[in-house]
This record gives sequence, C-alpha cells and structure tokens, in this order.
Amino acid sequence: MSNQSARTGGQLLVDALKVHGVDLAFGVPGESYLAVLDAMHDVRETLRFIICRQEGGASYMAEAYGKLTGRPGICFVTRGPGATNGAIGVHVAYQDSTPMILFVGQVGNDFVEREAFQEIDYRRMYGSMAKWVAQIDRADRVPEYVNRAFHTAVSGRPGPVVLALPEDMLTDTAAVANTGRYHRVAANPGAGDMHKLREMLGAAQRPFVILGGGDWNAEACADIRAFIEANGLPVGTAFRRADLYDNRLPNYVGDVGIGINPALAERVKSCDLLIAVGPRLDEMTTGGYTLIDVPRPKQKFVHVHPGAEELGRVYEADLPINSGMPEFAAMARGLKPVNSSAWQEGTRASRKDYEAWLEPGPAPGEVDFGKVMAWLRKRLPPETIVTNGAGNFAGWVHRYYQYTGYRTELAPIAGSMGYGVPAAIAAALVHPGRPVVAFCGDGDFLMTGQELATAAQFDAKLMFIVVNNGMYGTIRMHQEREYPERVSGTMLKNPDFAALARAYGLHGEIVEKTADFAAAFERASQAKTASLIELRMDQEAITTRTTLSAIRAAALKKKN
Ligand SMILES: Cc1ncc(C[n+]2csc(CCOP(=O)(O)OP(=O)(O)O)c2C)c(N)n1
Ligand SMILES: [Mg+2]
Repeated sequence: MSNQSARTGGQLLVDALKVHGVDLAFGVPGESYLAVLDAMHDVRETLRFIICRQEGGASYMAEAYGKLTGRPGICFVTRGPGATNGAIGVHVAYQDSTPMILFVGQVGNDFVEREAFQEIDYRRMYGSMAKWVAQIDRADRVPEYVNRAFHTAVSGRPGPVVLALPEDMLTDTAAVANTGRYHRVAANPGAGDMHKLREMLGAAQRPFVILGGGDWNAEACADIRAFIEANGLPVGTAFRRADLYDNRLPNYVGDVGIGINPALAERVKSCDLLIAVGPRLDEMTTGGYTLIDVPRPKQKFVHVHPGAEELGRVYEADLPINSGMPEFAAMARGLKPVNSSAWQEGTRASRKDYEAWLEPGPAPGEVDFGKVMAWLRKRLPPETIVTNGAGNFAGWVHRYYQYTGYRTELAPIAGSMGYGVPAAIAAALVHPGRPVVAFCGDGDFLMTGQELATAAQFDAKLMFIVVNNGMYGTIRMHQEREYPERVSGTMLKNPDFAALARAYGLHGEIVEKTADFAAAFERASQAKTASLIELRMDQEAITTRTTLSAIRAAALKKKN
C-alpha cells in the first residue's frame, strides 16, 4: 500500500491532517517544526497555512475556526515562547467548549529534561486548560495520536487538545498506515428522559429555556426552534451564545449574560421550570450565581449537557440529561407539544420587554454607540458574522445587535481581550462571501491589532470597528465603583487607529459624530481591502445603562 512507504513524522502529521479534512491551519513558524512546514509545502494547494504575526492571534483564529465550523481549529506554534504566546486561544477553547488542536514544537528526545533551549513540559503547562495534552515520541504513532486528538476535541463536551512534537520525532521515518477519518461520539437522551421532560413541561406554569454551550450546529438550532415554537416557550441565550436562536423571532426574549435586562433577570428568577440546553450555567450567565441558586435551584430544573462530568458539578438538576446538542434537539423536536396556554401571555410579555430593551435611550457625547448599533442592526445583511473581544464596548453589541442564527456571533465566553480581530479574520477566510464585522475596544484591539497584517496578506475582506474611549473602560468602571476618584493604571494614550489601518494597507475612517457613521460605513464597505472605523467615544458612556460620573457619585455617596 502506498501509504505504508516510509514517511517522516512531519509528513505523517500533515497526511493525518489531510485524512481528517483540514483545509485551513493557523500558526507562527519555528525552527522546532521545520519538518512539518516542509511537508505542508506538498499540500499547499489544499491545506492553506495562515501565517500570523503573534501566536495569540494564531490560536484565537484556530479557536474561531473551531467555533464556526464545529471541526477542530488547527494551530501550530514553536516551543516555549510560541507555546506561551499561544496559550490564550487554548484557554478560550476550553471555557467556550470549542474543538481545537494546538501542535507545539518540542526539543528532541535526545535533549529532553535538560531545560534545553525553550523547553517546557507541556503536560504540566497546559494540564488544566486542555481536554488532553500529550507528546508524540515516536513517528510510527503519529496517525494514532492525531486521530485521538480529533476524537477528543469534538466528542462529549468539545474542547482543546495539545500535542507536542519532539524535533527528532518529526524527522524520524516510519512505514505505517493512515487512520480513517475521525467520528464525533455523543450521548443520546434516553426515552425515559424525554418522557419526564414532557411531563415536567406539562406541569409547569412559567417555564423558561436557556440555550448555550458548545456542540451545536445549524440543524440542531433549527430543531430546538421547532420545539420552542411548538410549545410556545420563552427562550433566552447564555452569555455570548445569542446566535443559538434567531433574535428576531417572537419566542426570543434576550441575552442572559452580563448587563442583563432587569425584566429578563426577574423572569429567570421567577420561572417555575428552568430548562438549560447546553450551557454550563457559568458565572456570567447566572449573574455571579445569583439568578439561579447554588446548588439547588428554586425552580424545577432540567439540565442538558454534552459532558457527563458537568451535570451535577455546580447545580443539582431534577432531570439531568447527558446528550449531544444535535441528539437532544432532534428528540425535542419530536416530542408531542404540551398545552402551553398557561405561559403564552408570559412569553409575549417577555418579548415586549426585550423589544423595549433594544431601543437605545439618551447617551452622553457626540457618538451615540447605541444609535450606531441600532442602525447597523438594520443595515447589516442577516448572514453577517459579528465578532468581539472583551471590554464594556461589547455590552452595546450584545444589547442592540440582533444575531440572526447559528454562528453569526463569535465572542469569547472566556472574556478574553483581543479575540475580535483574529476571530473576524478567521471568519472572513472561512466564509469569503459573507460580511464580517469585528467590534473592538481600544485596549482590546491593540492586544492583537498586529494581525491586520495577516488580513492584508491573505486578502481577508472584513471591517473592524474600534470603540475608542482612551481607557481600559471596564476596569475604570470597577475602579470608580470600588475606589472612586482614584484612577490608577486604566488610562490609554492611543494611536490614530485609522492611520494605523492605512499603514497596513487597509481603508481607515474616523467617526466623531453619530450622524457621520452611515457615510463612513458605506465608504468602508466599498473598499477593496479590509477596513477600519474608529469611533471616538466620550468616557462618560461607560455602559448602555449609566455614565461614569453616575457610578462615581454613587460610590462616593456610599463611602461618606
Ligand atoms: C487578555 C485580557 N487581559 C485583561 C483583561 C481584563 N480586562 C477586561 S476588560 C478590560 C478593559 C477593556 O478595555 P477596552 O478594550 O478599551 O474596552 P472598554 O472597556 O474601554 O470598552 C480589561 C483590561 C481581560 N479580560 N483579558
Ligand atoms: Mg476602551
């Protein structure tokens, strides 16, 4: 058999990636894995290797690829320095339940444990942020390890895998066969589980559904929608998972995340049956574990999760269901609907609360970001992919944008700054035909802003919107709340972001008044390259609900 002639570890690895259907990989090169780079040369027409400017950008892109496609995002980084820079995307993949595989260069087995150049023990380093960390010490076992890495990344609760590649292994040769292509392994809900779920729903007066977590796909979202609609249920989405349900549909009642609509928080608290499909019910989705009591929710509680270990970890459910999301959603679609007359009116009222929450109120300063978002909500085509990193600016995006369905949102549950830029570049490369808009804070943007060079190099067409308030606003907000009038370590002196974009060969615009945004957006959309719009914000506009001075005044009052 031709695939059993001798191949180097590097060739075996790249051939394994091809077996598993990899078409795009991200990374920063290193001399530690030259044999892989060389093997990639042979497949460059069918496996594009996107070279980034920092491993943080590369690992974020791989994570975003995993989030977007459901297939493991692939990232290559070199030893110590590459591995440490690249860790951020692994952490996001873990918290966000995203399939991803990070390949890391490693010193040869001839030098191992001498603290050789850039040597790190990756098992210890990544131990608590990956589903599995291993080192492939023998070339003949490359297909087996890579196959297991793919299986592990996508099965149960999806997540990241790290594989270290000793340099001598990559140049050794072995005559060994390829494996077959990986399969995702998932649990199915039992017939008894579904029967009990229907019974509990039938007995409820005020049920509420929260969708979240990983392991979804478009079909699962369509199935869950059918279940929601057939039973007239109100549905909210977990922190940064608003795209699991088309926000424009009448059963959608809002984002159960940071800065939650108080009316929505009340509905979650006062429901008598909570059905959580997919989310872990993390700190951000539960308002710091205040919306839902730990460990025993006041409500009757159904928890559906793809990872068995997650059920009962924080919350005791009346009905825990260990199931993949597509498997559960398909069964839920098939359930005979219950009589929903008890909560139909509540669902409508909840939707009205949500619609009212979509309307921006008065805002300080010349640029009203709420009005900009409301305009974009109408202007952006429904297939647009919207990304963001972390910072208070994201609050406007989550509140005023309407995500239209599965994977129109790429945003870190892990709250990791710098995510928006690389995630958007990955999205533009995966879906060159779809509009992509990255929302970034000024602090957030510059954590990975160097990847504008990657956007330019690979001709990614997308738009960056930088919300510039000259500070690490989130931290300033907490500071004014806890230590009013003592600004410390939160102010920023920024570059001219539009000029910076132009330096990378992209189109740049600065907007200083709300009324100028529309024209700037249309010019930016017409650009042949990626584009950047900088919004010059007033520092007073600290959240969608309050101003910086109101926060300071309240804190001072409390202190005195
Ligand atoms: C990688 C990383 N570093 C630090 C933080 C802590 N942090 C959270 S928000 C924030 C400030 C964000 O500033 P900016 O992007 O300007 O957005 P703003 O809050 O001003 O809208 C910081 C430093 C983080 N979440 N992630
Ligand atoms: Mg800022």
